[in-house]
Amino acid sequence: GVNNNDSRGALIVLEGLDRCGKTSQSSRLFPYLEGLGHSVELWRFPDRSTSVGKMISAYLSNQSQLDDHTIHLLFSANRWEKRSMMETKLKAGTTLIVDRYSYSGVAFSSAKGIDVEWCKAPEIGLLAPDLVLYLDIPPEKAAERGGYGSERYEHLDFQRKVAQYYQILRDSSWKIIDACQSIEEVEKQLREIVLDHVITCHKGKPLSLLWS
Ligand code: FDM
Repeated sequence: GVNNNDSRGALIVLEGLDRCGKTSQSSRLFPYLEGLGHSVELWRFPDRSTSVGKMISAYLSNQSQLDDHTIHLLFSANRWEKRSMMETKLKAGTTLIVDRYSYSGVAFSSAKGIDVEWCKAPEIGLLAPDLVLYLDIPPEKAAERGGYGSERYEHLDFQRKVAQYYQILRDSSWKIIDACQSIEEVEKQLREIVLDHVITCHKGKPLSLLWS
């Protein structure tokens, strides 16, 4: 690989509405970085494989009902249970491409009417991403793409609210990508930004914590 012994991996997060193309783009970034000789893993939240993840999955597929605060804390717990593994991987030089993170956590729960600061609180102390890529698409355009499944949040009116909270959360460090472009064009833009950040992290940029 291209890694020095003391260089760390980058924590790269993709965010956006349902059907914005996050998942396809994450899976395209993976072989690209691997092909360049980087150690890289593809992660996603919620991680439905854990016992907390199974509770989340049952909730999302409407097989269980939970209070809005309770499910919020489960999503957060699902990130906390992966935190030490995340740190270990990054310190060992592995770049993590993560499909959704704390920003989804806050945007989706705030969209239900829970206070933003309350939503952020359980995320404090998780690892801060080195890069947030926001795949920007109007909710109406995303809905037109079809493929909304039958999961709990996959409705246009709710996605509109989520989009508003993503707006509140975004800061100047986020890279906003126009997700209405062709898959190839989005991919090209992502490759450039991501590679740049992977190299910066290899050079020893320190890890930081949310929210910073
Ligand atoms: N979601 C995702 C949340 O509400 N909170 C969170 O913390 C996370 C990570 O879960 F509608 C929502 C976003 C989405 C749903 O996500 C499942 P995927 O990407 O479709 O698996």
